[in-house]
Amino acid sequence: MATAREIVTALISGGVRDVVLAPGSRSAPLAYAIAQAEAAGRVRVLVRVDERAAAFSALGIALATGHPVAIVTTSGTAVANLYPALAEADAAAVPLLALTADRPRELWRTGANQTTNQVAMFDNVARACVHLDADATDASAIVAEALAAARGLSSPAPGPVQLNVSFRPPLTPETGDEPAPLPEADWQAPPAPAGADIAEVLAGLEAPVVVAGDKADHIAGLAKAITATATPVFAEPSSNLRDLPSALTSYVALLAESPLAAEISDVVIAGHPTLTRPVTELISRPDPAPIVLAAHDRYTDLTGGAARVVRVAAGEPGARGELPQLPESPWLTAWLAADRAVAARPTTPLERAALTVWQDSARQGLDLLVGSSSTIRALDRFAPAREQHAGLRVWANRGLAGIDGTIATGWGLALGSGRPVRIVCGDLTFFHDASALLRGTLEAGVDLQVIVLNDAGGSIFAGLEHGELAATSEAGARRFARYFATEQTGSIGGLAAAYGAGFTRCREEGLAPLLAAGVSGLTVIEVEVSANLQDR
Ligand SMILES: Cc1ncc(C[n+]2csc(CCOP(=O)(O)OP(=O)(O)O)c2C)c(N)n1
Repeated sequence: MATAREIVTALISGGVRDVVLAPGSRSAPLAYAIAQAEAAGRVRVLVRVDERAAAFSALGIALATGHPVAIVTTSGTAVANLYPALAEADAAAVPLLALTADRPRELWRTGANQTTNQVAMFDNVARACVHLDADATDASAIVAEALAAARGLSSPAPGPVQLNVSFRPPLTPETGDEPAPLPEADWQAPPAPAGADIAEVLAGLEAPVVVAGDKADHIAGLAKAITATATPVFAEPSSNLRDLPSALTSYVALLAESPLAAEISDVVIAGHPTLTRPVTELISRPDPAPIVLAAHDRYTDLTGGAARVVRVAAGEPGARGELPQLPESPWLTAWLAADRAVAARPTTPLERAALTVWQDSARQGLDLLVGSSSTIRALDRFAPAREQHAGLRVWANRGLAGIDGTIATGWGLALGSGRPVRIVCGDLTFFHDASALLRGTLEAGVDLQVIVLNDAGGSIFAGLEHGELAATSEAGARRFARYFATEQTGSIGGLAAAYGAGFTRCREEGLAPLLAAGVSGLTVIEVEVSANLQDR
């Protein structure tokens, strides 16, 4: 118990305010210490049965708050279930601290119950994996070091850290055990290192474009610098820069069709662009070799051939302040004219429904978590740029672009931000994480709405070369349906009901009024976006 108390005390003095805990016996000392801290109002706790969902919820909380979130698990397979979220946290530079309980060292490799090699389990994705023995006396120092690594203060970038802790019985507090006094002092972030002046970098370039990928808004001063220099910006939806006056809606089409594309002198990468092949091609060119704006060492340089990696400061997402006046710029004027001339309109029901979700979320100023696959790509093509919307924040797990953990991440975003969250995703993405709708009867509810664009399987593959191959023969079509599209038998409404979520089903044209009602409680809206969807 003493080690567990010391760990929790060190978490609090190290600035951890949120803990996600999955139940277990070996981790009980941590649970008791955390319960005490929660009762004292020092941490907020979410209890989740499924460790995979627990870890994705922790990821969502960390995204929303910007602070490291601790995840507590028991030993064995429980630990392995953290892997997907920790891998995403690695790629997306999100601070997490996995506290994984273990049996004492002498029971390792003996066949002892629920005992596996946990110590090196996250070596490939964690900033650090540290083990604490049952009788460790240096827990405080180790927690402080772990948090520094998770924040990217002593490691190349923010990310996940594992602290594996052995516990020996008794695993419960003993009579007469005094609860440890909890620290009063609030954690103070060390002053952020100053980065380069981005406006100066952009102003020195002849005819640049900024490619703003996921989380580009985590770079301090980027929105102001882009605007002050009237730099055209190709802003993916989760860059949260699409509303800038120099953002372009149809940049992917323009890259292919407009003569302006050949005049680009410099490509400046911010955040993590992943959505389209033309942009991937653009940022992989040797000439002009890209310039990368990097707030930490998890930056995008696909060929390793960047002309320059410019160190910039990390900022609070969304805290951009007043934007400067957009100066006159023939380069930008030409791009804006070309963009208006394209005026791309969505053509498929999925694209139209995705756009309806975007427009309503923008109007209501919601937090919108966009699932991987076709939905985010539809928004990338059609969500109108340069439209001001107060409060819209777009999130996406683009670190590894998984279709897993989406609902659990949204749950964490809602808890962490204290704001209603809307998720929009495909049917497979929903089925993959439907069990994350589960809530402990003693857990606080969240305002979370999941909009499932149901097109009967993974439509993304139809737009890739697999779709072309499928169209060549009946056997090809069957193979495509079975191995790629993989339509599922499950009922979205049935699952929603089973988990106690409100449910509505509509077609494309019925969506807007449902959205206008806002996000309240846990709800699922199934939108039928496939013409050949059978009634279920
Ligand atoms: C964890 C994980 N498994 C598999 C994939 C590969 N994958 C990418 S998109 C996709 C299909 C998604 O289908 P759906 O959620 O229905 O969205 P749609 O393609 O219809 O937009 C799959 C399986 C992935 N990205 N992540």
